[in-house]
Amino acid sequence: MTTGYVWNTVYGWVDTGTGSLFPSDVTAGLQPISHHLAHPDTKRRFHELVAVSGLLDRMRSIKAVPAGEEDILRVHTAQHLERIKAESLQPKGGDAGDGCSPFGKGGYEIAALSAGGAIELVKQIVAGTVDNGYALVNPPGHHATRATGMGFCMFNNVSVAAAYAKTVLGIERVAIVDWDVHHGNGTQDIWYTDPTVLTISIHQHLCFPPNSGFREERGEGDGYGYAINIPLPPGSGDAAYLHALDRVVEPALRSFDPQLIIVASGFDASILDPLARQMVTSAGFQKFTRRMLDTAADVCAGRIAFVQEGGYSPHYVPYCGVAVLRELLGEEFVDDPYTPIVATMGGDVLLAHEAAAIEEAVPLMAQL
Ligand code: 9RB
Ligand code: ZN
Repeated sequence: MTTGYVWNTVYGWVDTGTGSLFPSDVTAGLQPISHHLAHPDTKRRFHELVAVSGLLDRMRSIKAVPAGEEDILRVHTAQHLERIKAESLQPKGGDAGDGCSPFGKGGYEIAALSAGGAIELVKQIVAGTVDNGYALVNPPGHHATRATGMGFCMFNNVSVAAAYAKTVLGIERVAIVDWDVHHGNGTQDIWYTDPTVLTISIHQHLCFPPNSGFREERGEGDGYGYAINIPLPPGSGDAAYLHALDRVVEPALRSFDPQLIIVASGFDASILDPLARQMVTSAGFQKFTRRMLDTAADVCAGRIAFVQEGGYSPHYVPYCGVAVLRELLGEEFVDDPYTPIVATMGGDVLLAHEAAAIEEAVPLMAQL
């Protein structure tokens, strides 16, 4: 097995400014802070643990190439692209679209390289030069809709890669499984009327964006049934996520029969994340990866690309990420330093209300 891996130093140079979630504002009592919640150090630390753990040497490094305008325009409007490009030329940069997603001068170049990193990984997986892979890209993408960025996302990286796979590589059906704790609203929006791209989002119900990610959002027109949402209650952990994979995600993938699976891989469902209230551990993420690999082996000759989304604990994200990479490489789980604490907090028990929420999502695959 060969695992591809994408990282570029400038992914660690995303300039999130001096706010924490909102831009700092003395008049509003918003103190400046050195580390925004989405500060890129979290992802850089993940990469550094990949290097120090020796995993980097066991993977095939894939060089990110900036996505071209034609790649971005497959999923975004020209107005969105032009606005990002224009703001990126400003001395102090701009914002992806919602006022809490700042980027610095040249932010466009990093965003294009982030989307391009996802493309390169998918290209090599489809070409068979690697069996599977992980693109540790930044900025993230899953909140970006056709017309705007939001939630720290500029371009929808997984969608740019899926569109590339369809248009350039001739892949007919792509499934995007989003386990970031927030709703993958942008990805859903982009493919909402398209039955050739199945979007599945497992998220903490109503965590972000507001009013988004309901089970009732199922796609429209020809795309009806090809958007699946599995909103989970706060406090869901490894057991609830595994149950959701068992009951909904894996059967849906088997019915849909994609030729490529892309996992929008956020680590903000982790038990130590500051931006959500779920209880997933690194061991959980490794198990989810096993499930996805097994499903991919059955339905699409193992073609599966993991693309980084959120994850805001600089402490714990590196261990969650390394756990996923270990599974891609077929290695055993290795306890991380946090295991003695996080494994005792109860996220490995499926609670009745979690199972009930998941059961409500089971009928959603009937359409496939
Ligand atoms: C703002 C609000 C947020 C909250 C969470 C995220 C996480 C994104 C992520 C991003 C922005 C609300 C600025 C609500 O990790 N995605 O994967 N901002 N929240 N209202 N306002 C004004
Ligand atoms: Zn997230």
